[in-house]
Amino acid sequence: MSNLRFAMLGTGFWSQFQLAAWRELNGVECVALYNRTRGKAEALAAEFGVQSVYDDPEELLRSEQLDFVDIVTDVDTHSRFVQLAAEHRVQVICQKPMAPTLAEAERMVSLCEAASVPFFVHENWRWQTPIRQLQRVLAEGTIGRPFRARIDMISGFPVFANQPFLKELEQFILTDLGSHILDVARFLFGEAHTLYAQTRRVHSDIKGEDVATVLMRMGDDVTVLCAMAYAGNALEHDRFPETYVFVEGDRGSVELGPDYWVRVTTESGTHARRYPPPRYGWADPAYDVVHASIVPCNANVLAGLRGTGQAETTGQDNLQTVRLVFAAYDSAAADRVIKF
Ligand code: 89Y
Repeated sequence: MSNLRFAMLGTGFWSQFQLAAWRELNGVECVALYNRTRGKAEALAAEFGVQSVYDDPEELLRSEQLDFVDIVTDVDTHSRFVQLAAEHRVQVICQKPMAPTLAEAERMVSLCEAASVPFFVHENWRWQTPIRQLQRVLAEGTIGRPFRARIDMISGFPVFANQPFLKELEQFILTDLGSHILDVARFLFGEAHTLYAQTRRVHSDIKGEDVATVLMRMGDDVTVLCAMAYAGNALEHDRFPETYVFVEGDRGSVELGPDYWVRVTTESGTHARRYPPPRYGWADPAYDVVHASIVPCNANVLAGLRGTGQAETTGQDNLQTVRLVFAAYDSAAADRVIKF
């Protein structure tokens, strides 16, 4: 099979990891980089041996023979670049969060459908090694039918140091982290029937909310509570960016706790085993489990791009996650339960 050729649009903090993760896979090659500040794209191209650099995305799409684009720019520019790729009939991968509003996300998905251009969202959290294992335990039925779950991503890690733009977002934790956590909830338990949320801001120097609590009834009547916080406070088990999960079923329980331990408890006792992510030299140790998850996420999307498999996080699928994110804002603003 010939290599799929792609261009990466955006060369900020995340792109170096995204590019390094693509290099872990066979059959795919980055041939061009775009950034509005050309120097940034040139620096990354030199580091990764990418042939061409552009500061004009239209020129890039006109000049290069591409199989897909990987959009890693700020959320406000996503729809513009998705539209451009669709006009050139080039397949698209777009970073989460897909769009700054639900309406814009819906437009992006319809636009690609109308142009018959496959559209995928790079949503990696569900690809974390211990979360995949937890899902396997649920699917095997070891703990019986799940009836309640907690998904916690609560950390004092200074996320604003590496990603200063997060401070400027009017809608922060639910878009940035909630996109991941609510997607994990869907991955583990199915679609939401009802949702209630509360949000708050603890940091005084940021624009959006840094704490969110979302309660949902999901799938086969599972009560799911998602607690998210970047309050910058001290926490005993703070191991950013690890997500902790606890699921109760009618025959047992399963817990994903600190340091990638998955503990399954049934009548016969507790079985505990660590499921750490693979270690990559290019991953930032402070983001280990997330950076490692980029590789299987890319591999899954690559199968979708090639048509050799079904990608989990298509644009259409991710719309359901985007719907939950904005329903959570609506619920919190009105202090009411939303029914889907
Ligand atoms: O931007 C976020 C992401 O996608 O993963 C973790 C993060 O860097 C901070 O929440």
